[in-house]
Amino acid sequence: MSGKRRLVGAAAVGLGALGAGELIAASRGGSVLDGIGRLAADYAPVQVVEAMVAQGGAHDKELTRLGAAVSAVAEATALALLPPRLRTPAAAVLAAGTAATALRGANRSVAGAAGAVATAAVMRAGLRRPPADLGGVALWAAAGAGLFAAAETLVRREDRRYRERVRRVGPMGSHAPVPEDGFGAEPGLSPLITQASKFYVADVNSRPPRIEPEQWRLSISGKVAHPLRLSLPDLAEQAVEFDAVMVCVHNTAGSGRSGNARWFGVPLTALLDHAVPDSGATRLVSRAVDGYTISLPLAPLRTGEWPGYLVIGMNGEPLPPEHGFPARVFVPGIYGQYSGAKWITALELTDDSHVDYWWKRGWPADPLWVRPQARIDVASCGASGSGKCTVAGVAWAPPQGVSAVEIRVDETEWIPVELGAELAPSAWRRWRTVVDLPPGDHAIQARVTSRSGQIQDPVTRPPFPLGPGGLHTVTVTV
Ligand SMILES: Nc1nc2c(c(=O)[nH]1)N[C@H]1C(S)=C(S)[C@@H](COP(=O)(O)O)O[C@H]1N2
Ligand SMILES: [Mo]
Repeated sequence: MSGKRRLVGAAAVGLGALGAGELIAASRGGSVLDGIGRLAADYAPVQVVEAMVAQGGAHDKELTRLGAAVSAVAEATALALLPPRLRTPAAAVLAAGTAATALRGANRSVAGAAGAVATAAVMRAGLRRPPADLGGVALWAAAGAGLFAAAETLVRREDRRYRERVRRVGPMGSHAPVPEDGFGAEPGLSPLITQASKFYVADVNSRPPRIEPEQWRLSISGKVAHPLRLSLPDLAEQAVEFDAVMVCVHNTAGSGRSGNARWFGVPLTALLDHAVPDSGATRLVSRAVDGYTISLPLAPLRTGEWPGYLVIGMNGEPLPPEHGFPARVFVPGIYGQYSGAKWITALELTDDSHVDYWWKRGWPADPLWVRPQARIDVASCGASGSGKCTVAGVAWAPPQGVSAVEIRVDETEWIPVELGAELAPSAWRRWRTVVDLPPGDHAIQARVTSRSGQIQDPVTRPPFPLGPGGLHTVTVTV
């Protein structure tokens, strides 16, 4: 058999084996791909992760799964290249490694690990006599695709059932109408409140973990006088509503990794008062089912100087699975990756010896505060050849609030714009203006100033390690 043919045959075996493994994993809510994806998220060098986030945009999860599938097929091909006597030990190493990573995935499923072992076993068996002709290759590949599709159907069905259980938890918040900001519905302009289904999703998993509402309890433990265990109804009794923008540190100028919601949560000051921290407690760690931990300094949370919440609702409903059901920590004004874990199970009071998920990756230990940003959502010029252009967008500077937004055309002087009414200082604020421009192409930029006088950083900087800088620029043609 020619070398090239052997590799194509091995790749087809890889696909078939992965499909078999994925179906076995999916039968009990697990996934081999998610396990491999999580391995990349946890161990890839920070530069690789940053490049993936920058390239992947809103499709980073799909890209991660695709990358995982490609790597599994590559493994099968690599196995085929080994001398036959080394294939079994190599397949065993692959099985063990992938099983271990499947166990780390968000759903930490034994099924994921079983799927990984099955994948390696089918690969090993298939490579004894890899398909040599087109028909054989097509058969293996088609089997892989079919098994994948079956796995996907199972996952979707289970996901629908789970969402139904989450919905049955009932309303979380008042459902009071959101106040108007005076702008109404401007076509293309972001709404004042982002729908949960349109809200950006950022985390280290390919799929959200599933947590059963009835069984879930939040424990408050560690260096406290009164450890607590609270259910969702316990928490709902003490929760209040607040409006705030959540921003990912990867939200470079103009991108969509931010959203403004009406949250429902228990002030951390209240929870900490009940638990009574010991004098040796210096940090509050949020622990999540996906193995993610974030810690924040205790003192400013205890006094309320940093207004943190244990959040259990978003826009009147329970948190959707991808946004952290049943509970997450959120401190408005701090970037998402620092301001609290989704899917949390415990708030733990510790001393400074705790090590966080992101610190290991080279991010600073102190939480990063959101750098004020303005985004241009609309830049549209009169159709009938007129130079009147409507420019509108959103801007945020949590927790102080937005005091001004300005735009400039072709890097000339800054012009103030009209601001919508403020929902809350930590929320985003809408802005708009109309400018009259001469014919030709024009570059429009926006910047925000916070109430504490901080002007948006005009210098383009990557998110790592201190948060992104730069202005959103949009080109229009009159
Ligand atoms: N458990 C857990 N919590 C997490 C993360 C994660 O990977 N795992 N990612 C954080 C990051 S980087 C951000 S920006 C926010 C995003 O929240 P969202 O997906 O609801 O927008 O969640 C944070 N909380
Ligand atoms: Mo993030």
